[in-house]
Amino acid sequence: MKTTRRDFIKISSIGAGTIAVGTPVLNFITSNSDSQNSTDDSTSKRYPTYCEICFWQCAGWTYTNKAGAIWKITGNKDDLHSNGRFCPRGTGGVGMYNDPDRLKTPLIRVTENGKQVFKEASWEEALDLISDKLKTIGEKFGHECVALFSHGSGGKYFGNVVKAFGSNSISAPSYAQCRGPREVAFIATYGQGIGSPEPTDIENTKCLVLIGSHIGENMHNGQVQELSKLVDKKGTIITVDPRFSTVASKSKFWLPIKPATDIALILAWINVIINEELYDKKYVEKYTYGFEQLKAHVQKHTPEWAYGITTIEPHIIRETAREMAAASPSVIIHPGRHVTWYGDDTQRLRTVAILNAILGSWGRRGGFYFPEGIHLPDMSIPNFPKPKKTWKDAHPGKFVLADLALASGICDATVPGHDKSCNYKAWIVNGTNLISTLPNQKNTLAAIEALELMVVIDTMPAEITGYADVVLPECTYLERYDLLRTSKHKAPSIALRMPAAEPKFNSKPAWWIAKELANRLGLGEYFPYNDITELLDWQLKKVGSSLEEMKKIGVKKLDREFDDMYLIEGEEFEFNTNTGKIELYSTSLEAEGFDPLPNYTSHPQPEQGFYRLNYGRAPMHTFTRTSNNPNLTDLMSENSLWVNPKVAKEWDLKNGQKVWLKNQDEVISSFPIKVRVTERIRWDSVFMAHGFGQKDKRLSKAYGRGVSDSELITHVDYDPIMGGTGMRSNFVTFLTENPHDNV
Ligand SMILES: Nc1nc2c(c(=O)[nH]1)N[C@H]1C(S)=C(S)[C@@H](COP(=O)(O)OP(=O)(O)OC[C@H]3O[C@@H](n4cnc5c(=O)[nH]c(N)nc54)[C@H](O)[C@@H]3O)O[C@H]1N2
Ligand SMILES: Nc1nc2c(c(=O)[nH]1)N[C@H]1C(S)=C(S)[C@@H](COP(=O)(O)OP(=O)(O)OC[C@H]3O[C@@H](n4cnc5c(=O)[nH]c(N)nc54)[C@H](O)[C@@H]3O)O[C@H]1N2
Ligand code: SF4
Ligand SMILES: [Mo]
Repeated sequence: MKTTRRDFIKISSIGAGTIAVGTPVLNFITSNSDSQNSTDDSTSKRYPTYCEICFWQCAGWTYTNKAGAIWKITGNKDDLHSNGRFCPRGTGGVGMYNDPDRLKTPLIRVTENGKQVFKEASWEEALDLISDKLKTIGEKFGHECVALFSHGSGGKYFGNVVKAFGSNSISAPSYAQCRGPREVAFIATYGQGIGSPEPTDIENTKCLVLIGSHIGENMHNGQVQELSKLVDKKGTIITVDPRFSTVASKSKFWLPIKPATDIALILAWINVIINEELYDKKYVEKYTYGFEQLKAHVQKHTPEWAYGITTIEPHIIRETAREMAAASPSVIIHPGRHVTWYGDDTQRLRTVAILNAILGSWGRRGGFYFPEGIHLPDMSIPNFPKPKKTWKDAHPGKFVLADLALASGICDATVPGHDKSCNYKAWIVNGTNLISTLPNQKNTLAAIEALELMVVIDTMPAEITGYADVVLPECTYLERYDLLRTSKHKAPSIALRMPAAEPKFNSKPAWWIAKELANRLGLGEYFPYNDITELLDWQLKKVGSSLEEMKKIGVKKLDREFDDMYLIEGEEFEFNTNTGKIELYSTSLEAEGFDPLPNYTSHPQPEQGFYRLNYGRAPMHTFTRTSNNPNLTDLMSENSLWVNPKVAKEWDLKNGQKVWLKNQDEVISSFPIKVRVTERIRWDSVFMAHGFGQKDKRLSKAYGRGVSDSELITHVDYDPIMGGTGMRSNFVTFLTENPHDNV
């Protein structure tokens, strides 16, 4: 095997050592609310936290036992994200703390006897090395050649370091691999993005339309709770999904659409609603721009036209359109979250935004509400230097409407030959397992190979750490303070995260790591506190609270400043768009040379013997971050492959049989996956949960369990508008014999 400058280090350091779908996923609301669960252990103490197992950031309580060990996590009943209840993953956060495979001490890549290995290091040694290397790289290649990839709480601290150092290439996979197209489409239409948590007023809606968004398996807590209440109230749910998801089984209508054709369906819905005059006339007249153009544009997009493309029958398209209109304005066409599918995603989300607009749901009860958050002051720090180049310079004239940096864009710009004048030379990677997160692993590895330095800050020996020059172990969220949570909701609130126990092993919180690094780089002024608790207390006192108070209550709910959750009948309202109106016809897209009104474009379909690789969330896991969690692997230890019975018959596949997968580019899965024969998936696709098939042996519970969808996503459809990476046009076939036997 060829060794590279940065071989993947699989071994540990030298010197040291399904949940069945249809089970009541929607009813996860167990008895884990703090009010119900007062502990019988009188010596038990509780500490406020907000969860980091996914990015819904539910606030809750961490309990320790007599010995001071963490044993339980529950919801905080004053918290709007959780309403006092955690989802099973959040409860399973204890497993993250207890995981014996955790990273234990800093690691530095060294070559010994011609072999690359990790050497255990002290924090001093590791941080000195990083700062020396960064200084050299800055001098040699320019300070803007350093990039940060981050997902989660630590991003703010490392972002501070990178900006102070002179780069603004700061990216998160939650944009170009997740919700970026949605934000850009809603900004183009309403002058405002969606954000997180989504301001969907599900608790008051009469009709919820889910297009490839499977709330219930997508376990975003507050949304699942509202959805399950909607099910109980017999509210209308319309689910458009090629797969019979959990929520499809609770829906009045399930539209098993042919994958990649949603734009056609939505244009036909708009056609019906306009031509049958079912739209909200007053609202459209008062608030929107370009209705006549839209009306003319959709004339050709009849249900009959859409039927030929989507396989959804015209009468169903009409019936569901009327159902939505009957509920208007208390109707939500959900904008989804992971929306990077086929490369025309911003335009698909534009159709969603437009459909909501003509039904008058934006700013309406039962539609989308206007959220409010609290703004906390920041301690004063010097201005950041202005970078000579930004990530956009690496992509001249492209993705102009992206409002955040693209993780994939920075990765592509790191691969040699891309743009010699702006190649990245150092990556700081915090809380994102880029090998599984970015599509086209070959490209990611080529980028990593070209780096002078890659630092990875993680809690686990995730696959990305195997390629790092320096690995820094962060303690888990249960063992640290972090910045206050201030996300917007129906009412503003503040939530505190504080440690419930000392960091295990030689791990440290990200704020400390970043501050120490800044000190070594001569950038200490950008961290104007000795301990993060000073900052938190200072911020809290500015808004009439204190750290002491927050330690007792965990969550502080505040009143809205104005009574403006919904538009008031007849209210004048200026939208933050070029025209001041909701732009059905987008002037900003037009100015950049894109279609001002969305069009359907067709996408490749699988060839004979191949099936579209569909993937999504599993209720008990979050990506790869939980795939080794002992509590959660007990609930689901590997993924399975959903195969339609017709296909199973053709290939003679049996339930539980292990198969390997080969994609259109001849990439073969490293491990096998168990077949699950089910009518719940169309015959042209297969489905698996994302996050499995981990290749790092240090993950003793996750290694080799199931197949990684990421490995098979070699084809990417870039969204020309904002650079999102469409990942759903990959096709796989089955290999029933072990293809790796002779290798
Ligand atoms: N193939 C494929 N790719 C996808 C997706 C998909 O479904 N399929 N989904 C996309 C979407 S929607 C998103 S949002 C992204 C998610 O992308 P990521 O956030 O990169 O997802 P994870 O695989 O969970 O990687 C998280 C890493 O953070 C580490 N970690 C967990 N907690 C902490 C902590 O407290 N501190 C630190 N420093 N590290 C921590 C974990 O050990 C893990 O290595 O992936 C995108 N990419
Ligand atoms: N349990 C759990 N919950 C999570 C997460 C997690 O990791 N675990 N991650 C969170 C994050 S960051 C995100 S972004 C969200 C993602 O959650 P969602 O936005 O709900 O997205 P996915 O999980 O990717 O699910 C995609 C759905 O789209 C369907 N689909 C596939 N192709 C098509 C198509 O062409 N048309 C239509 N209409 N549907 C299609 C799939 O069958 C699947 O049901 O989940 C969040 N919630
Ligand atoms: S939805 Fe679950 S995993 Fe996500 S933050 Fe809330 S409790 Fe944690
Ligand atoms: Mo996401």
